[in-house]
Amino acid sequence: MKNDANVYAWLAQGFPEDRSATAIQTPQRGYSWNDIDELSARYAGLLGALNLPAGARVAVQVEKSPEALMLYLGTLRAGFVYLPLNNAYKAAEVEYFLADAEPSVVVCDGSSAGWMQELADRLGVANLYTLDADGTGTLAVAAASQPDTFETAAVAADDLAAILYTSGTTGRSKGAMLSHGNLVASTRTLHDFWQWRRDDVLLHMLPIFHVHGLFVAAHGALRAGARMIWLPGLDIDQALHHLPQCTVMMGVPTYYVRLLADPRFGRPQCAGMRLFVSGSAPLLMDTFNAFRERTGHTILERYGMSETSMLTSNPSDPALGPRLGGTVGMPLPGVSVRVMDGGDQPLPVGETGYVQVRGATVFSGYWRMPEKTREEFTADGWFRTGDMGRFGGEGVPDDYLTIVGRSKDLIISGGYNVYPKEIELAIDEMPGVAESAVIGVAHADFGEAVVAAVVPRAGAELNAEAMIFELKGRLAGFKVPKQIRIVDELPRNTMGKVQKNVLRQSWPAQGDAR
Ligand code: MCA
Ligand code: AMP
Repeated sequence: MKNDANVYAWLAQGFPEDRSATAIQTPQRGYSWNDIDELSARYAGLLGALNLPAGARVAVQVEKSPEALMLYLGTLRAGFVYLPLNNAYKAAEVEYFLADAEPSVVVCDGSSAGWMQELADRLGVANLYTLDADGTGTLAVAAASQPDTFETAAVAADDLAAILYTSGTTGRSKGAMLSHGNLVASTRTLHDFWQWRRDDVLLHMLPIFHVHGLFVAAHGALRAGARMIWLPGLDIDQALHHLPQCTVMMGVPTYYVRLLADPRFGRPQCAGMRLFVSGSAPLLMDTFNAFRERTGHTILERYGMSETSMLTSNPSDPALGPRLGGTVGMPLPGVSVRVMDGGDQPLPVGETGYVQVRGATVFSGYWRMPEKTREEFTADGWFRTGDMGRFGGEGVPDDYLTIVGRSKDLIISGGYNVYPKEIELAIDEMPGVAESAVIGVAHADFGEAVVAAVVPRAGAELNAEAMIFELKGRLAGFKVPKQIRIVDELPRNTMGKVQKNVLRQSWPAQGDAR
């Protein structure tokens, strides 16, 4: 076994020779390539000294910081499995992940150390550390006594590198198991297809607990040896300030909606840019067109999933074709995509069906859910994405895919996935509730927003505002309905099935563009 199968070793092959150069610039300070190497070595050393079993999970729920990125890299270097958690998750949500993944180590923000310690004690997690947004905390203290060098662990390409939880249609989240080989294959493909260069400068504003911010954005820059301007989140003032020094930006559609909502944003900030990438949710044609008109730049839209990393992309290189709004481009090299009818027949170009995929970036299965894994793969080894799409069509080249909808009952709000079932279960548990239906409706800022229709039990009085308030204490904010309607009954068809499309049609669009 060679250690260059380890994602970290492979990324480090792309670091520049001058390791004293700045790799990550935050508004407060710069971190060199040496800093990345040394700090990730200290974290790896610390994990290595804990005598963890092979394949141990390291669960991390922290604010975004360069140190958090280095903790991820340190986990890879030590050969353990990284399990990032959205920092919006509340204690009850985190409990599910810790119980399911059984991590050996949990790292959390200092502000959640109290309830996290209680969870860790109850679930038998032996090691708990804190890491705050400024890089301090008990993790920093423990890692300080470790050496600043570490021999990156040798792994096989199919060894597990990370588990990413994605919500499930039944309301239970599933852990997608991604191997070192999956992550290397994906980063390598995007490196070439998007023409990453060492002199690129990436404006990094995405969270790093998801594929987009971690494996697409940060991996891309690290492998290219390119500098990142690193912001803790989407901040339009900061973005306008830093964009003139940048060449690449990545975001979910809300990032582009918010940039366009600011009248100061335009050509001057974009003069040095070569690539704006959008993904994780559909980019509206209005946004695509308005962006081109305002900046002269054409956003590159791509499509992927936590289970598969990136699958298709519009080209960066104009020689390969145009960037077509409304489409997610062509299958990436090494990825096969087919559009199927409801059975096992592929559909011709122009017809809409179920999108299935195969390739080196596709995960091996869901953590401890062999049944679910079997259901999601076809007998001939293709992964069912749950998305509906078509190749070609009017004015679109035959090899370009358009995502036209989803066969899964999923809402994507500001780039975060919400499965209605999970929210319905939470609402149905509340006193006085007979039943509920959760749907996604158009939202000017988030693309889609979560809303709910709730039927009270006979004689019960429900207060929508009070319900929203209570849900905010139990669920991550992005999952909480922006609006709850108390209704006498849910619309049903003759079979008794709730007609969510009827509810959707009756619901006005929400929100304002910011
Ligand atoms: C925050 N809030 C939201 C969302 N985010 N509500 C609905 N949808 C959201 N996405 C709520 C909070 O609960 C809070 O509610 C209020 O908005 C303000 O919170 P704040 O954190 O200040 O919001 P923000 O900073 O403006 O965040 C919005 C955001 C953020 C910047 C769009 O959600 C974001 O960074 N999204 C990116 C998600 C992402 O990286 N997805 C990639 C997944 P209240 O005030 O009521 O308490 S990877 C993936 O999907 C695949 C692989 C792929 O293809 O990439
Ligand atoms: P996740 O499981 O959080 O990684 O979300 C993956 C889902 O996001 C996909 O199955 C799609 O439904 C959706 N998605 C990602 N990129 C796009 C895109 N460019 N256009 C439309 N949907 C997208």
